[in-house]
Amino acid sequence: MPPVARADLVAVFRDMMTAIDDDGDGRLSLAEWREATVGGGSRAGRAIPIRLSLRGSAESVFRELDGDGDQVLSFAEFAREPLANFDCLDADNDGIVQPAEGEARTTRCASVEATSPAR
Ligand SMILES: [Ca+2]
Ligand SMILES: [Ca+2]
Repeated sequence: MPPVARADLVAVFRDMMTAIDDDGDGRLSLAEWREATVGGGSRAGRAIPIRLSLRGSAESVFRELDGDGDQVLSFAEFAREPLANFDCLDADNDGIVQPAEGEARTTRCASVEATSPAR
């Protein structure tokens, strides 16, 4: 595993969000989210992280991610979990996760992520 920069991770999620955001308003509505995560829509199979779609229905995951409950996902909400996980892995907070950091802390961070309440 090569070093991963936080900026690169942000860019990946921005691209992903742009691909899903049909009306281009910079937020994801439940309809846009469903089309991206549920089979059958024109966006089926798009770049939604697989683990999200495995965690429950598209709708329950959407609600979980929608921290402020306004029925749309901002970029911060959309990318909160992967970025939080990155920050957990980034032991020295330099914005880059080195292979050693990732390997040493994957287990710890996975459990942190699983038990931390949605904010
Ligand atoms: Ca939108
Ligand atoms: Ca929201």
